[in-house]
Amino acid sequence: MSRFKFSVGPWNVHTGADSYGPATRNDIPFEEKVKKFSEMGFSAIQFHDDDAVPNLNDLNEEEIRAEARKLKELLDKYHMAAEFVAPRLWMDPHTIDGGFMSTSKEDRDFAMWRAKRSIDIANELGTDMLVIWLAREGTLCAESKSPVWATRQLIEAINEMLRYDSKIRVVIEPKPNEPIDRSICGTMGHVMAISAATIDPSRVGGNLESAHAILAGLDPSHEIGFALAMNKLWTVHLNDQNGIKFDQDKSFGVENLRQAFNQIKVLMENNYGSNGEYVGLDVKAMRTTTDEDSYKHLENSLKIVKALEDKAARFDYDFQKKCVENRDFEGLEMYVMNLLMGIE
Ligand code: XLS
Ligand code: MG
Repeated sequence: MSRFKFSVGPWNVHTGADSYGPATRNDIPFEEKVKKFSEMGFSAIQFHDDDAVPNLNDLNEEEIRAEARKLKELLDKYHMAAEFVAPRLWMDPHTIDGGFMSTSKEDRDFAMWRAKRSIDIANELGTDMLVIWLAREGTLCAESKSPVWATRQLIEAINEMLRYDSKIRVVIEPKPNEPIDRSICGTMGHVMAISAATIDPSRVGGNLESAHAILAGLDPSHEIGFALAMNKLWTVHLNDQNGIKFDQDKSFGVENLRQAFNQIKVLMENNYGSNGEYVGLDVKAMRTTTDEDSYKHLENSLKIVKALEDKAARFDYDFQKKCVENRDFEGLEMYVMNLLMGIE
């Protein structure tokens, strides 16, 4: 049992294709994924706009809403909620140079059209959360655009989303690089600053993904803590990452168990979830994984979260207090290692 509600995206069960090679597993139909997610104990699905409404570029606004309503019926059938909708602004030929801060006005307009359609879809699916993962928002060539202009473009784009819908909450998922070279909004600190600069900071928050924090050279539990201190941690994407290299989206906790423990601990200490927040997993299966094991990385991540919840629930705060009073941080550190290793 867990104290958390979990969410997952359909892209987390995938064929294994990467930049260097083709698929290694068969595609699984969307409805089958939803059914399996529900059996596994997930209570919500995360969506990109085109996960929810495939080929939406070819549809008009009313057709997009109608497709979203059909999806809502399917979700209801499996008692699944939609956690958020995120415009996919990195695949389309219009977003080669980014979305909201593209150097082309036509492409910026396209990005805003997709953001507004994502808000429409979110409304039909019964969620007030729009996640923006700023995949290509930054520079490929440092001199191609001014970082001042680009930052202001992002703020103005978010303002337009806030004006378009008076209820929508915009949740920024920061990442320092990849696929872009230099990102404009790389960490939770950037998210907070952008939020404060918008017309309604109360509706702009953050989504911390563990791997993205690690790519920025930061400890995800501190990024989580920072956003919690500002009351702006509105969702999380738990996963893991082996150092500063390409984005790996490994199963939660498999690279750095202590860091994973501290993410769960800080979430629990601050009652994360009490306002309806989900623990989202954004994990990918290895390329070698077989069809039969297509969901194993998700099962493993859920098991690790739950096991770490048990560890965090047993954390001896009296002992910690004594160690802190005596400045016995060596003792405290060994206590944590023993707790994680099961040596008591
Ligand atoms: C990046 C994800 C991405 C976002 C949502 O981390 O894979 O899809 O979480 O857009
Ligand atoms: Mg993510």
